[in-house]
Amino acid sequence: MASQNQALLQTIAKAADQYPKPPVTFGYGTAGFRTLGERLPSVIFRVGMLAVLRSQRLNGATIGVMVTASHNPEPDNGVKLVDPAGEMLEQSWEAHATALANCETTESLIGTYEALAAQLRVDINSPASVVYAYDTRPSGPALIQALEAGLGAFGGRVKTVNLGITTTPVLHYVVKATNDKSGTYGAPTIKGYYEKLATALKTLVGNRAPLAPLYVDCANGVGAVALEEFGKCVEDIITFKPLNTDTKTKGALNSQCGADFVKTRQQLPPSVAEAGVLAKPETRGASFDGDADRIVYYYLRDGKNFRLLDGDKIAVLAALFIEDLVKRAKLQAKIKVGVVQTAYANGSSTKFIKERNIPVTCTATGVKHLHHAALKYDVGVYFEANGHGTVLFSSGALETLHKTQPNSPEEDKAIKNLLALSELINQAVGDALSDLLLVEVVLAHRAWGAAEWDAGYEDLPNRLVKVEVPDRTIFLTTDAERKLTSPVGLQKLIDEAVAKVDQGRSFVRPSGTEDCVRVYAEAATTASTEQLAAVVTDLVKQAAAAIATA
Ligand code: NG1
Ligand code: ZN
Repeated sequence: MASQNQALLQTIAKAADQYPKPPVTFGYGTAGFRTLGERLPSVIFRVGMLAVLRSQRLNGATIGVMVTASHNPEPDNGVKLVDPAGEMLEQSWEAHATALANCETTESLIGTYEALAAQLRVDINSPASVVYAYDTRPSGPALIQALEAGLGAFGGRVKTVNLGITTTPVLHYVVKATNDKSGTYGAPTIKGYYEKLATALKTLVGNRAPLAPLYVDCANGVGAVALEEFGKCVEDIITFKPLNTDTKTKGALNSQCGADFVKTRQQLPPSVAEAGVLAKPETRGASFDGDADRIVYYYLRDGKNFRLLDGDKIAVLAALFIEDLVKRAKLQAKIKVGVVQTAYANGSSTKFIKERNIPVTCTATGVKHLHHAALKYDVGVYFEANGHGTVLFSSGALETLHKTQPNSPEEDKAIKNLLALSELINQAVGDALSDLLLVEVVLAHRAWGAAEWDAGYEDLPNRLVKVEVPDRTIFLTTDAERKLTSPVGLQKLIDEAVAKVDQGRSFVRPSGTEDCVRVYAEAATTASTEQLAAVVTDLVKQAAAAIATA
């Protein structure tokens, strides 16, 4: 076996020589590896090696690799690993990914890999299975070649499936479906996913009239490809009017469009405004981000004023609807619905949910934290304010729904609708497409337009500021990132500033995806919000400068 291992390691080394590491330090963070696409070939080759190791460690279960940089500018790219149940890579393996990515030479790479395999008790000659996909970025094909070189070095030991260009959530679905030995989750293909969604949508829409057409800004990214293909499966139920579908023009991706643009600027993408398509007050629009795992909605109130319906609004809409169905099914005692948010959720949304006796958990930023917390509820609704989220049905809740004998047609209907929702909503990860259908279904059931949905609560004015500091690692947080523990003394100053403002709230945390510190502020009025944000930003800059010069 030792000689067999040596032969394999030699083959890998030869292939790795073609992908030397550039003089950059890489880190596997919340969003995997993410930087300029041209810096990534060596990283992606090594991610291929790690995917094989992960699969071997899990007895050959299928692992996913997604090459995308989501809402980042077009020259960036990135890569993430997906675990067998369709969730993010187990956290303890992030360090292994970082270690491999940063080996300076082929020799150290092979040494590190061999040591890692030994430490994890993995036989590197055992079978593995990897499925991968990429978005529409120009650097994608070259990076996929690097990935295939990394996987190919293992020869016939690794079974690979290339899904081609598709969205992040579709890849997560295919991984989960491939590993589902019961075969009930759905066919492990892109088409299998669309069919699953279409079937659930048909059940939920029932014999209602077709849904209103929806304008969808696809951020000139892979969401355009998905929407076109999926649209054909449901054309008798809903018509999509795709906008920003140009995946070919250089520089178009995420430029002046997409969910991140809309949420950050709190305005329509100029292209959508110019198209004039939202002039009728009952017309709504939505924006995907670059890999279609985030969505935000909007409309023009009275045909004029931009109104954002973000992740918080989607969470509220979904949670109250599901809670209603649970009550109609007379299952309140057995199925508890809860909401999971981060500190970036607007204070009004949290208050609104709590007032309706639905529990709310606040976690650290990053969907893996939200996902984990949502698993603690029977039905866990989790969304980041930026539009990334989903709804998880626990196996206990599904069992209850399957086993319950309804006592009336209304109970029967409610149970069937809850089960269909669990099929409609992506159970692995937030998906713009699946979330879109969720919103449309709820609005159809409620006979609501965007204005009625929006009417629930009014967002507090809020402001998010990016602060560049000499060293963001000096900022340490606690209490789901709502309080700073370092720099010492800074939190007290922030608390004092907040106390002076009506309905004030502000917190500071280091970004996990960019080299900056983020300041969030909200308050009763726009003026006091701006002022609070400015004061806290100054406090952050002063504290960072004081430490840098100490
Ligand atoms: P960072 O850069 O850690 O704030 C951003 C988003 C997160 C999450 C990640 C992953 C905000 C304030 N932060 O994280 O919510 O989506 O990117 O992409 O929106
Ligand atoms: Zn994304």
